[in-house]
Amino acid sequence: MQCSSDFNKMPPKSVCGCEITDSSHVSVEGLSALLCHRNFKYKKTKAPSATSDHWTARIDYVDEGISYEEFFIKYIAANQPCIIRKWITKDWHARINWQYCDPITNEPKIDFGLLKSKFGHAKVPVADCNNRYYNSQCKAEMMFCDYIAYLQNNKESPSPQSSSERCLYLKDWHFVKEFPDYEAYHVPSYFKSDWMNEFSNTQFSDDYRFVYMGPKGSWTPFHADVYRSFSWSANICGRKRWILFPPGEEKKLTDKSKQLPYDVTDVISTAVAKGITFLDVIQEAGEIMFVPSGWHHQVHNLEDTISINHNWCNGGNILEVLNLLSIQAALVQSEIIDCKAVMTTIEWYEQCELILKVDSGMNVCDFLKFIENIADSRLCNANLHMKTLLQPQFKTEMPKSAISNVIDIIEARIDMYTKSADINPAMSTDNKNSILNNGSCFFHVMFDLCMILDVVEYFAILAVDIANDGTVLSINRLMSSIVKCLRQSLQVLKSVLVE
Ligand SMILES: O=C(O)CCC(=O)C(=O)O
Ligand SMILES: [Fe+2]
Repeated sequence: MQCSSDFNKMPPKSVCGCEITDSSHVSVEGLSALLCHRNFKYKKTKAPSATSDHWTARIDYVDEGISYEEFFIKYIAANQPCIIRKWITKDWHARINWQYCDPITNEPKIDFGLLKSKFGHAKVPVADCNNRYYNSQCKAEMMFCDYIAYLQNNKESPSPQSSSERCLYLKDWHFVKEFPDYEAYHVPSYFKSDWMNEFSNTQFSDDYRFVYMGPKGSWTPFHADVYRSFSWSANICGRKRWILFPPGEEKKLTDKSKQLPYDVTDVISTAVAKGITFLDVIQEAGEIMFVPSGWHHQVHNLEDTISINHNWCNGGNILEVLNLLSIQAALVQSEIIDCKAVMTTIEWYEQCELILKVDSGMNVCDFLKFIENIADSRLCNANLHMKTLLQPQFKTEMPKSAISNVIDIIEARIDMYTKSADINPAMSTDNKNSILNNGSCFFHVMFDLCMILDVVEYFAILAVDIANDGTVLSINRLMSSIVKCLRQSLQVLKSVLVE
């Protein structure tokens, strides 16, 4: 994960990128309209759940063979959670090598010896699950070999863990950053378009790629992920219980002072009594949980568990990221509105930006840099790919109908941004589907650019309230370079058609 309470930096690279949001109509008043547009699809049914005596919604299980496009439309664009069954991790090095089968019990066991010999010298972040710190848990650093020793001692101790003892959970370990050549796993294709890790990796040599390791009983308190990012979480070994609430449902759980519960299991019976919708599911070893944007969740390790997770975003949730940022920016501005009179406008915006960065980990300028960086990379890719369009291979492999379909979509988008009125509807699901379905890298770049155009458009509208003139100028420049690139791409695509 990385919960919203402890993020402190802006985000990193997808292959060619592809994405988006499912809304065909978004009003200016609200990016929030976009969020509302997504209907929670679950009906309440009695389902096998961690606590068998209450009613929960069902989660979708994803079997082998589902295409990128289908996954994108059903889960990423629709912002719905799912569990991908264990076929997805079957060839991962970590799944094969980090555990062994106990000859006596015939059960899988974590290979402490192997992990200690490979990574024992690393410093790792550890949280004490029995020690609350505001809405999170007390954190410290320790050597990985000492953590392994703790887990081994813990196993040998005959008494069950009591709440007065420490319960140490290794969390948010930047494993890939620390062991870049180890290749413990590979990112499933569904999650490859990852603007956040692309940007952080190139700009700050940082990332949002983590390993978690915890004993039975360790847990993560109720939270939503940093910047409204998505997360995916793969169990290498062990099992997890996940309790997930669709965006908005968590508000029904706040106390008198509008605080969310720290431990959501304290209010599960209230949630059931109030008819609040949530999911309560168990993730088995080898399975991957997809956590959508803005879903509050709490996680319990039901056995000694190792998991790998990434926080990420792309066109599928970038408007949510921007929406959250704009809410936070507006809040900061209203808090220091009194100071506006005694400062120049520029000074006041700078002050707002400083506070926003400290409070939220990212400010308006950071977001703009992030979007500019992803746009630059796609603009550059589009130029490179344009050459491949002119090669005979492309012409023979790509059906003319697909090319003309994409031409129509891009043309319509350019028209909207250049001719039309105040606000353009974001790209429709059908259009997204039809661009993505072609499987061409070039079309995926086009898709990202169309999505970024949507983001920039909304950003321009919000910027009037939350940004300074310099930011507004940069947004306009960005918009015109994207439109220019889309126009050039159109010309090339049309020339392919007429030949
Ligand atoms: O596994 C955990 O304890 C927390 C994982 C999480 O919150 C996430 O993947 O978003
Ligand atoms: Fe999380």
